[in-house]
Amino acid sequence: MRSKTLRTAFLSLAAGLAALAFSRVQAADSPSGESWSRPEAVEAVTKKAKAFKPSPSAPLESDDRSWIVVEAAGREERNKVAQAGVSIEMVDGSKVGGIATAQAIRKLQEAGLSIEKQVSLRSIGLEDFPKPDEVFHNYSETLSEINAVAASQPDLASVFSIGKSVQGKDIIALRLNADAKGSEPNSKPGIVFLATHHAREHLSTEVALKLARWLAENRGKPEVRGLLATRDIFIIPLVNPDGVEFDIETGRYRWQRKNMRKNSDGSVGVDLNRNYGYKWGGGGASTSPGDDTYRGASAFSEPESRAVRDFVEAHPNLKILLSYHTFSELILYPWGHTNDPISEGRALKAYQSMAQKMAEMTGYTPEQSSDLYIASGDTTDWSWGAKKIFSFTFELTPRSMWAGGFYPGAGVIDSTFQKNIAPALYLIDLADDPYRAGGGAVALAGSQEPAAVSK
Ligand code: 0X9
Ligand code: ZN
Repeated sequence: MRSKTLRTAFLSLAAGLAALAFSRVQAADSPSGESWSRPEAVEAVTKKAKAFKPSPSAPLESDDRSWIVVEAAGREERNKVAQAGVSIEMVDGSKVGGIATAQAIRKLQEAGLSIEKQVSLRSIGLEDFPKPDEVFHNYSETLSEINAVAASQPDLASVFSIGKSVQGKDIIALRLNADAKGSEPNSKPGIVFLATHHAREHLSTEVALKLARWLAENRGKPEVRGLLATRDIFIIPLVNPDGVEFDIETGRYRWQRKNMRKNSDGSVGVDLNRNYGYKWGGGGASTSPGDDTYRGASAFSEPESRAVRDFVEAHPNLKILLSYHTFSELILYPWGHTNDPISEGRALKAYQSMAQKMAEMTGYTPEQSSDLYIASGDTTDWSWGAKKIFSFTFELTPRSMWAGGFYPGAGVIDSTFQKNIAPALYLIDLADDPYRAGGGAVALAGSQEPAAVSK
């Protein structure tokens, strides 16, 4: 739909970073099977990166961030990396890859961590969106698609704004409930799907939009009809609309993660997934405004996270929350701010069963969020910790940076969505009583096992 799309940009990046290919969960993604850390491979990446000529209109000239690879064996060391303000994107054995400002790199050095690789985002020199990826939705296209879905099923669907972004854009929600429209309260068990807290994770918006359309178009199917009749379903496809527009507006990806808050030091952006108000200010969230994981001036300082908070608080019937992110193919559940498991044994059992079941459906890896790294102020710690809503973070496709990272191209949209239908239906079904998941088989409201749903 946009005149420019994602794929070439990522092909350039993927080529440049191919030798750095590794993932949060395994290193076997390298096409050659070779170790990504071989000196000659690192050299090749450096040459490739230097060979790129950023266009005169490059948007990244003042951007001091780099893709880095750090030696950090084990969770404690990873937490030190996160603590320095690095947004960790990949973990493989003793190596961590992520995006760091110059300041975060200084902190890593002060902490005695060894930086094995550093490639400036500027030098990566991303290109325009090519034609094949035009299907990705920008902000106005996301609005149009949500409105079109609602218009196609006026008795079932409604659209409303949960609040405005820092630049004043509406954060829109689609609701599927024949008995309650817009933001009015309702007593049916509720579930909310959120996407794109992080601007560069565009694939998560696509999955949310496709879920909205799929549910509307398949409302007559037996396995869907029962769920739509008995659940209150909300889909919020774009939590960070300003960041998304900034990321794509020049046709060159900016690798934007945060919102567009103007910080007091002149830097831009707060990490919305560090700004929620449960244990806000703890580990794995930066106090430096320029960092990609900047937590913000205070808990819920940002209108986007406040909008989600206010929406959740206005709908106490919500029982399940799923926040789509990319990438790494993970299914994460609280806690994220501490290595401790959640204290309620019955709930933990339910979480583990749900995560395991959804892992079987998707092929993703289930784990407690903090097993990846500690991060405080994320959406799901708040929605569980403060509201006792069963909450998951999905890190969608791809598995690794080599396979496309944040910009995997339009080719993965449909396959990613297809494998996420079953977990979505599973969670919608469980919304009446998520604890059912821990106690054996789930009694479906529809007539068919979600995993067997026809696509
Ligand atoms: O760091 C994040 O906010 C999420 N990963 S992402 O690459 N999409 O940015 C993961 C959040 C998981 N939560 C914790 N580890 N606490
Ligand atoms: Zn994310």
